[in-house]
Order: sequence, then structure tokens, then C-alpha cells
Amino acid sequence: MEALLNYIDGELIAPASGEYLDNIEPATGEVYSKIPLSSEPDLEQAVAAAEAAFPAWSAMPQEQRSRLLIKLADAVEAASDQLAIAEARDNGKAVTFAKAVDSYRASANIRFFANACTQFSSESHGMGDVGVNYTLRDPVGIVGTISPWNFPLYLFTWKIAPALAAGNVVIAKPSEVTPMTAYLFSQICQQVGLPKGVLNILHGAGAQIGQAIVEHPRIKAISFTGGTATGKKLAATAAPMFKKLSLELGGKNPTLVFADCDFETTVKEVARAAFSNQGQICLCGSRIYVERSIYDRFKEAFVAEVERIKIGDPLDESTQHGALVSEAHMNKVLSYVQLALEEGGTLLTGGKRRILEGRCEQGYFVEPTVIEGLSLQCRTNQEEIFGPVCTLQPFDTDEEAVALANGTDYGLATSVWSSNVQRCHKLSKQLQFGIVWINSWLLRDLRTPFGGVKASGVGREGGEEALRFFTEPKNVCIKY
Ligand code: TXE
Repeated sequence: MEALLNYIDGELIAPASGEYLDNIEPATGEVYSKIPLSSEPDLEQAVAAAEAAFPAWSAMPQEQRSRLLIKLADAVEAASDQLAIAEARDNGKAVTFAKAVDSYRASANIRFFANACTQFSSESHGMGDVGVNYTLRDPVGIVGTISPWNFPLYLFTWKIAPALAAGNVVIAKPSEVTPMTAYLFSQICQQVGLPKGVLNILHGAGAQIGQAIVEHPRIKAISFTGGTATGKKLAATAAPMFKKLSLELGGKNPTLVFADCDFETTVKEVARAAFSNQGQICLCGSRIYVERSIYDRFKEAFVAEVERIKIGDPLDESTQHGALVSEAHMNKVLSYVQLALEEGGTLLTGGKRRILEGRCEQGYFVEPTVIEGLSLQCRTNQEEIFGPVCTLQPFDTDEEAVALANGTDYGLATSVWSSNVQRCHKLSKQLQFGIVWINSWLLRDLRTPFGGVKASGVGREGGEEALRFFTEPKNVCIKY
């Protein structure tokens, strides 16, 4: 059975512990590879390699660094089909989705920041006849990136690309639930000749190697995407050490559907927003609020749309809805369906594990599930389920829609479906979220600030926000 390796100082090496975790294919429930269980000695080796690489990498002319990263982006693009298949196998997501979204974005992230860093400039502040200030932006040094399982290579590259482009050296930890594409990526880094030690990839358990990365005194900044509970723990460790922290956490995102929306398009897009990637996207719209005058019509069309979603083997090109990422996660999602019923909800469709035939008969498949009849305050509507489960609820006025939307601890993303331009602008101002989509969902421009408010995180990534995070500003003040 294939044993994955860490990537340290340009070499692929086994963990110091000699121990491994099982890597399970979610569509079959079978162990298909071994994940290095990294620990402190591996981290010390990676920190030493990164420290040795930093002077040359940070001093490299920007254009040269950019060219190397573009070469890396090209190599990832050339391997995109292979990476998508690996992602589908490792995560359970549909391969067609992995090709269009995961693989595409992995190379796009690297290409974007390879170019963006050549355009990044800093401010100067004139003081009339007295003097002038200018801001230097230097790389932070060694930075740690910790990424989750829902978009394994997509979110892995979303962090390391700006960090490297800005001249930092990186110690990256992919999720132990989905390590495969980060491992394949380390082989691509070797092929394109990324200088040794510039990027180091350590696999293993979050509480062990993840925690060790956050605690390490010579790692100066941490960029994390994952669960809100983990984010809290991370902040408690890193804050007293005065580390820079960027936390992209969970969401419980509302979708607001008004009677004057483009009905057919809205039904399709709201279903896509709820169930893409089996509902395992921090941006998924899982609380759907519909203006009462169209509630029944919308409900009928929406449920019909959801029932058309094709569940199947992730490796089958016609599959739209694959497996959930793990057995534990499937059980968590199913327990929320049970809770919703206990809380008084009515199941409109789905709600069960789906048993497939053939190679996937032991897989972790859950039907797209729609529930109505629940209040805002119940746990089903307050807690992040992170699976194919959404709720429907009617509203009467714009004010009520905003109150419902803002009524959880989370504040990542929302979408508004209406043809009334004035309402869309007004609501955008009142909605307490980092991202507001109008008549769209997951329409992304990599230059825009990405992140949430409230329990959805601290800081923003994307575009110049990421380059600012991964650099340290220094003001130079000159008196004339
Ligand atoms: O995430 P974790 P899990 C949400 C979603 C999901 C829940 C738990 O609700 O059900 O989080 O998922 C590493 N120090 N999201 O348990 O644990 C871990 O190894 C340092 C939302 O899989 O947060 C992995 O690399 N690192 C989300 C990463 O943190 C630690 C995406 C994320 O894992 C650590 C995924 C520690 N003490 C889940 N403990 C989103 N926002 O997109 C764990 N890790």
C-alpha cells in the first residue's frame, strides 16, 4: 500500500516517528494509502530547512520568483486531470466537479499570486514641506499554513501561493483527512525545481503536528482555514505569542429569495448553493428564506430540482453528488437530520444515507436533504452542519429577511435573489457578512477580499489582502 511522504528541504521523506495514519477512500470505506504521522523532529527539520532557504528566496528578484511560480502553476495545470481524479478518490467529491473547481483553482491560485506580486506596491505619505513617509513591505519570514479537507489542493494553494509570492518560506499542513493532492503537489514542486526548503509539507494529525506548527516560536504567522472550534484553539495559542493570524472559519449562510427574482434561475442556483460539494463548502447557503407569496411555488420547484441531483460513484463523470468526506462526518450530518426532526422540522426530501451498488456499497453517501418548519433559534438553524442539509422558511418583509439572515453567530457569506436594484443595495449594507452575492453564488474574482465576520473568522485573504497579511509593513519617515 502506498505510503505518502513529507516534503522537507526539497526531499520526500518518511516521518521521524515511522508511524502512519490510515487514508480512507470515502466512496468505498476502504483504506487505500498511509499518511505520515509527523511530530516535533520533522517540524524542527522543516524549520531549519525553511530558515536556510529564506535569505535567498526573499532576496530573489520579484520577476524571477514570479517566473518560478508561473512554472509551478503551468505544471499543476498540466497535471489537472490526474489531480482531479486523486481529489475525487481522496475526498469523495464528484470528479467532474473536482476538474471544474478544485483543479482549475489550484493552478489559478498560483498563477494569480505569481502575477499579483509583481504589481504589489506600498504607500507613501507626504507631509508637505516637512518630510515624507514611505512604507516598506518585507516578507514575514517562516509562515505556517493549515488547511482543511473540503477543497484540499484548492485551499492549500490559496495560502501557500501568496505566502511564497511575497517572499516568505512556508511550512504547510494539509488536512489528514485528504492528504493525497498535497503529496502529488510536492512531487510537482520537485519537478519544476522549486528551491529546497522554500516550501515544506508536513502531514499528520491536527492536534499533534498542526498544534506544534502554531506553537513554534520561529513561525511568525499562521493562515488557517477550518472549523470555528479549531480556530478558537489556534487563536488561544497564537495570540499570546503575538503571531499574525488569519482565520477563515465556518458559516451558516442565509439565502434570501424575493418574489421578484428570476424564478427559474433562482431555483437552480439556490440548489447549487446548498448542495455543491455535498454541502461541504463554508460558503454553502443552508438557510433558505423565501418571501411568503412565492413560498409554496418555490418549495415545489426547489424540491423537484434537488431530487434531480444525481448521486453516484465520484469517479463516474456523470455523478453530481458524491460521498461525504468520512464516516464520522456522515454520522454527524445524519445526527443533525435526526435533531431537525426532534426540533419539529418536516422532511421534504432526502434525510437518509444512500447505499449504492458495486464498488461504492460501503461509501458515505447522504441524500440531498430539505427540511421546513423550523425556527431560527433551533440548533439546526444555528449550528454549522457542513453537509447536504438545508432548511426552508418563509418571510414577509425585507426587515424580517435581514433579521433572519443576521440571526446566527456566523457571518461568512449570503446571497440575495431579487430584481429590485434598490433593495439589493440596501440589504447589502445591512447584512452582517464578509461576502454578499447578488443574484449569484460563488462567483469569484481572486482580487476581492475573502473572509467573514463574527464567528466566521478574523482577517481577509485574496488579492492584496493576502499579500498584506504575508508582509510586515515598516514606516520609514524622512525629515527634509
Ligand atoms: O476541521 P478542523 P474538521 C468545519 C465543519 C466541520 C468542522 C470540523 O463544520 O464539520 O469544521 O471539521 C487542523 N492545531 N469545517 O475536524 O479540525 C487539521 O488537521 C492546529 C469548516 O475536519 O478545523 C486540518 O488540517 N491545527 C471548514 C485543519 O486544522 C489543527 C472546512 C482543519 O481541521 C488543530 C473544514 C490544532 N489544534 C471544516 N486541530 C471551512 N471553513 O471551510 C486540527 N487542526
